[in-house]
Amino acid sequence: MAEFDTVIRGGLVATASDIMLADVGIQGGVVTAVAKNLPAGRNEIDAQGKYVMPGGVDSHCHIEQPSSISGKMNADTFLTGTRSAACGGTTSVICFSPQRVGWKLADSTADYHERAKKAAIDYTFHLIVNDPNDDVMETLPSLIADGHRSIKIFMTYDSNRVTDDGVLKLMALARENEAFMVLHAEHHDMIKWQTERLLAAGLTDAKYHAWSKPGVVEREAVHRVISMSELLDFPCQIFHVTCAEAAEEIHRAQQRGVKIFGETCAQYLTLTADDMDRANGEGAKYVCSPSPRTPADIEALWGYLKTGVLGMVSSDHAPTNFAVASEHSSDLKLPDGPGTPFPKIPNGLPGLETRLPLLFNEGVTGGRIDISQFVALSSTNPAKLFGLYPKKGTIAPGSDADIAIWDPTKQVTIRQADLHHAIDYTPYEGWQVTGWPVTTLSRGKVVADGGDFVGEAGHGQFLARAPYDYIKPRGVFPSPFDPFAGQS
Ligand code: DUC
Ligand code: ZN
Ligand code: ZN
Repeated sequence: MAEFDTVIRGGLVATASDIMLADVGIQGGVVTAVAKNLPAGRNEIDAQGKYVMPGGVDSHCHIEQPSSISGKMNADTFLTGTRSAACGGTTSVICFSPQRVGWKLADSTADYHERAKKAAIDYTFHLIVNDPNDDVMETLPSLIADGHRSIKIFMTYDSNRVTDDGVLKLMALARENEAFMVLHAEHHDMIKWQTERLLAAGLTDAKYHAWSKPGVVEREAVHRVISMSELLDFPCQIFHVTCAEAAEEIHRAQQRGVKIFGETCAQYLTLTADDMDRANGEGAKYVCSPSPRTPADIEALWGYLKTGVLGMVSSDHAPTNFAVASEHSSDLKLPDGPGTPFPKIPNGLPGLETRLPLLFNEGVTGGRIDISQFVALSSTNPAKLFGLYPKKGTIAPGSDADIAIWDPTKQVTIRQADLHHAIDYTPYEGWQVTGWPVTTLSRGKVVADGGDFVGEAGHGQFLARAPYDYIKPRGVFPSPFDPFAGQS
């Protein structure tokens, strides 16, 4: 009897630390051997000339979540979102379970578990808190203990921002319960003030979104998060860093020894504020927050990724249809037609499927990073930071057989018609990329092959996350006082 369910044969196995010519043996959904000349498996996959890499871990994607601007549900479901992720070489997603207004937090979370049962790949949640009320503060410890080991905070948006006193309260609770925090860091009142001035001046088009929230707005909030994190000795991660000045704050803090982490997203490495100035209302397709910046910021972000100041590239998938509302979402990018003022344009872009091909093309094909850096930024680092490693994020005996087989020479023109999300556009229409994931396996099962989704709804499993060392506080406070002494 064959020792392996599947053998992926003859590929270049690439992890964050090594590249080796080897076969990968899979049994029961788990990698059981990485070696040359493995015996035949019941299924054989020929990977000669291809890279065999850990499937992507996308630690920032909004699926079946209400828009912070319109309050309406965004357009992908857990099935369509995870199906498109799989076709783009991603095998785990960390989505969100938002606190719903008027709901108990436990009920909001149960609702998201129910929705996510349709997922085609494995998933877990950041718990979004908008209002740290008594119910939330009482319920969070048990939700964390159940494996929801990260809390997400928005510092802006009228609908769900948390003010600094709430951030401090939640940081303290997270620290005491061995949880992590991820933050959308922009200065709410600065954006509000600037937006009012822009609208009063008649500057309402999509492109003025970028003027309403220049880099200084992000830099200030990033600095504030770092300062609060330093006071509490609480490691946390800044989401979607877009510009040199915000990344500099993170770099400076890391040089002081502060345990602060940063991600950027594929759109901030590929798009600029000029994209929001496209004609015929098309600029709205590119509106996301923070705004895309300048070519100089793109190069600066690459520098910070190469040196490890920023540790991962996520999608921040948050899709709204452009022209045609769908079965799952009545929201549109231009709800009031072509003249819709920028503050009413739902923020966010579709990107689960294109995240890795864009990162591969711009990074590896473009000569900015090597294959192991690509694996680190797209899979290993998020798996480590969010407590999923080494089950996810590597190819090694004992790891889940979550694998993407990449053809580094495959040339693809990105077309909306070929993608698997439930959205009516891609911001990358017509982009030519070299390098594409040709086969994706989730726990040993082929879920995407040759450009087709071949997985099934409900294959995905919830990834409960136990306490892990990577996010442990340092035990260093900026005064002799330890505010947590005697609390455990
Ligand atoms: N900005 C957010 O804050 N959330 C979702 C998408 C976006 O662009
Ligand atoms: Zn955000
Ligand atoms: Zn987001």
